[in-house]
Amino acid sequence: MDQPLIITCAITGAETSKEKQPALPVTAEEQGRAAKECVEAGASIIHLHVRDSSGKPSQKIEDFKKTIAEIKKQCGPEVMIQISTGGAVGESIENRARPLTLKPEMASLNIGTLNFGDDVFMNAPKDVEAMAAQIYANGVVPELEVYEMGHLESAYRLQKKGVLKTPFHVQFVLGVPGGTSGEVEHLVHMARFFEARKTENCSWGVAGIGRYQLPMAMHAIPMGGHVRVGLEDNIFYSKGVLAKSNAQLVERVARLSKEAGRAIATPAQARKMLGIK
Ligand code: KMH
Ligand code: ZN
Repeated sequence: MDQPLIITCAITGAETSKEKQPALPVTAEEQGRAAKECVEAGASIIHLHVRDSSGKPSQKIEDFKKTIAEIKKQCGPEVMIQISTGGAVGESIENRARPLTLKPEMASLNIGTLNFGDDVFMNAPKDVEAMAAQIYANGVVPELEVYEMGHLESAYRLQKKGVLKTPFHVQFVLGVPGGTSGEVEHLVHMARFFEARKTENCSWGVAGIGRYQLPMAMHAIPMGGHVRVGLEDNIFYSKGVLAKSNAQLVERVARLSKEAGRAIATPAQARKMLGIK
């Protein structure tokens, strides 16, 4: 509670479609506008997936370059951009790593395989190690995507092996069918396990998927964790009611946090907490 809350917004993702959520930002211009609204509402990090000109998920450097330029144009240079190296299920590891050469401040690092709805999201040990090496080679701070306890335990094994270096940010992604759900007991266990390791300069946050988005945010605020929301993870504002925008989801978390007496981090404060130079 002493530290301001870092709000990340996952504005687009690879799995959500405009058919399911008409407010989903897909073009670079739409993503720039959505990011601006989110930053104004209190987000300091934009977790970024991009699409190609046909609207399909893309890991091409040019598509990331175009969207990042648009986000910076509309939000100003302060906003932190965290590119996805997860991509869409089935994308090759080589393609997933491509945008790292743009040297973003942060990138996601998926450290384990899991069933992902009806698909399998493959993150084989050798690929995780190769991705981590490319992340560090480009001077990027990783956010470890942790979908279940085994992934968190793998993170410490990888740290011991020297594959992972501090600082890193751990994101508990809870509620993917095939991973750990967003029951409060799971979050408490994972956060306590993380905190017991006292890993220097490391922090945790939670992204609740679907109906878990709001309860996970509500619990992370007093627990001292950080929060990710956004249409990538959840298209609804409340049961059966679509969110009007990404910003609407950010606004609610910012409001709850302030009500609880926890300030919202500016991008500069977020950088300091995450050890980003
Ligand atoms: N699209 C999911 C399969 C990430 O951004 O690193 C993986 C994902 C995680 O979205
Ligand atoms: Zn993602």
